[in-house]
Amino acid sequence: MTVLLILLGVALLGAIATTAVVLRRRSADRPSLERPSSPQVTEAPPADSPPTELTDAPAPPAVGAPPAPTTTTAPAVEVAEVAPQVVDEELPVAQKADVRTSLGRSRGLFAALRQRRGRKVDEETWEDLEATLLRADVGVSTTEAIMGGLKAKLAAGEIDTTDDMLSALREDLVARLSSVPGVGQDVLATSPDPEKISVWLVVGVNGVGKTTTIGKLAHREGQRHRLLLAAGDTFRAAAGEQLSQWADRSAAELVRGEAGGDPSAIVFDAVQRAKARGNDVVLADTAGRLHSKVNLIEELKKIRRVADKDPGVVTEVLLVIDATTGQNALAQAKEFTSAVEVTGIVLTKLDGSARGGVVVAIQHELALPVRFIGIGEGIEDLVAFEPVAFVDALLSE
Ligand SMILES: Nc1nc2c(ncn2[C@@H]2O[C@H](COP(=O)(O)OP(=O)(O)OP(=O)(O)O)[C@@H](O)[C@H]2O)c(=O)[nH]1
Ligand SMILES: [Mg+2]
Repeated sequence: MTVLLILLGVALLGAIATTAVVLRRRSADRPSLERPSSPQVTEAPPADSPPTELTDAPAPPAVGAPPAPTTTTAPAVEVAEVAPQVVDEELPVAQKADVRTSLGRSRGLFAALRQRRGRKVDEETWEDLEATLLRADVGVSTTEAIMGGLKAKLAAGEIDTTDDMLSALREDLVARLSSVPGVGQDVLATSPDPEKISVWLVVGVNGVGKTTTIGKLAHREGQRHRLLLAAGDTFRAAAGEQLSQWADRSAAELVRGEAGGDPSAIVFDAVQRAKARGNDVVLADTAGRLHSKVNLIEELKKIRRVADKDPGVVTEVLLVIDATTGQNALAQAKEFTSAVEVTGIVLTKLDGSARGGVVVAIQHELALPVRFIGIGEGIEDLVAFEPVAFVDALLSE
């Protein structure tokens, strides 16, 4: 009996102990209702930080910056999304990041070759390289030239693995892109004579991004120059209005004419007004389409002649090319170059193109410097063309 009582007592004590442990565990598993000791508070900007600009100019998100406060007004023009990314040290952060992100589609082109890393170069590697360069729109003759150079390196024992081939390709592309004088020159030329009004003409076929590029340039150059924009596209009814919106965004002055009017007269008028008002540069938009192509080229020649009349002097003729049109762009460029002395190329829509290689073709076949690249529709989406950053973006992971 005593033994039975003792056993019962032990069992009872065990049950009590187990219940206590289970209860304690449950309470630990339950989510705490207490506030965390250091609640997450979004830091207020320091008192001396600049106020948010309320202009309708779309500002692209700064790379690496914290997310913008949700209370800001949405930009009137859509801003290309910038994905978060790792940024290399050796280049200015904004530029490198933008180019890399924007070339996302072209970058995928070299993925197959990168997968062969560590392996010896064989016939298949060469075929892959050729196909990749052609797909990137480097063009037949430029691709042949690049392949020829790399095969010579193979014969000389300088290339063994795909890694060697890719680094030789990088070197070759950088050298090719850097070889044209004026490449990436982002300081636009002006007359040394202070009495003159420098004229920058922006030309190109319809829809390539001329007016948008002028808007971006006005924003860039507005700090350095007293710009006067000239709405020399009188063919498209909405063109003047479109330029006027860009002028507002960068607080630039604008000269507009009647729809269907004479574009040369508008540019002439802009130069006279610039002289009278103390502007030093006229940035002139032109039509991308007239009733026939021959007329367009003739019209541009006339605009150029008129713009060159004293006190005007044409110091830049920027040919805008849409990267998404690939090899067609080359044919256009040839036509424009023969008509108006082009001083540089602005290659737009690289963000939407999977064929960034057209830059190589342009420089190889036309020997015209690519000065700027357009990498989005926002006001800041125009950057100086930088061969090293560009090639790295093209070939990188
Ligand atoms: N994604 C992207 N779009 C661009 C870029 N540049 C221009 N665009 C867009 O391309 C379209 C045509 O641009 P416009 O500036 O009107 O072209 P345009 O050459 O002046 O055209 P026309 O006046 O008709 O000859 C617009 O929707 C622009 O927003 C760029 O770098 N990237
Ligand atoms: Mg236009």
